[in-house]
Amino acid sequence: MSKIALITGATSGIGAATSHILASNGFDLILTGRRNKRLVELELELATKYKAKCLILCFDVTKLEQVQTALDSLPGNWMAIDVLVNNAGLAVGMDTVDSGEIEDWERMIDTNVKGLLYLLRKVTPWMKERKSGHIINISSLAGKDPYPSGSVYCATKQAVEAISHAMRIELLPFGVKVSTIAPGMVDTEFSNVRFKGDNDRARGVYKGITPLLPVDIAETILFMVTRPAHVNIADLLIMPAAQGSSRDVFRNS
Ligand code: NDP
Ligand code: 8X3
Repeated sequence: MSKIALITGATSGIGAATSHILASNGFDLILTGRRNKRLVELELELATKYKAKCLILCFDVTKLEQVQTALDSLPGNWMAIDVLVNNAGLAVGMDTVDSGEIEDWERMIDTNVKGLLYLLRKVTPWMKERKSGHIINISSLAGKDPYPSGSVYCATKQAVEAISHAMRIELLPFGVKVSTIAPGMVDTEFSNVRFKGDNDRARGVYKGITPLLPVDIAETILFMVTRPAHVNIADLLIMPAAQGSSRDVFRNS
């Protein structure tokens, strides 16, 4: 029987690449995000390429009611989620605390912390009930190594680390694994979103280095979720070879 994975933020970057790799490895997928057109295109592509069985749920993770309604609409057999990839997230703006936009902070906190929690609140009881499941929360190097002008984004990812650590212990008696993966720089739409559509500035982030690609993270997630039952890769940090810390990046131009 195929395993079921729910991926938040499947419309782009790490989430889209993870959808491909899990589909090509026989998982049935619940694909989620706000951009329905992309979800429909992805579903078609995964069905054509890998004969994958997919179900689309289009919702905004920051809206509790949307999260609850979407997940409650799942047919019974799709509620048996084996893997939750809690990936939807974003950085908005890069400012010192004294000059930051409050609205940017709220978007990051609402998406990266509250949205992640809304998914966990809904899916974890199903996993507990079945005494089986694996939660992969996407953290960041930023959550381990905060940097100036990134305080709120870094704080949201530290929150992801703390929530994951606590949940790993809470869920020990239920056989549910909780893992974090903390990537450094990955070339996705992340910087375009952070710099609010200033694509030149976004491209500059990856100038002179070979950043990680979404597939690098997706392959790592596949490895994590296919370990034997007694193995949990609890906390994984992955960076481009050219990156040594949030701020130490060796550029060749
Ligand atoms: P992308 O911008 O390419 O993808 C972000 C995904 O999140 C999109 O699919 C988007 O879908 C979804 N998303 C954002 N806001 C919401 C929302 N309110 N409701 C539902 N879905 C939402 O970036 P990445 O792939 O890079 O980001 C994925 C995760 O990886 C994030 O948590 C990010 O913080 C983390 N990360 C990224 C790194 C990087 O360098 N790129 C490094 C470390 C961590 P849609 O717009 O359709 O809703
Ligand atoms: C994204 C990586 O270093 O741009 O989480 O914050 S960084």
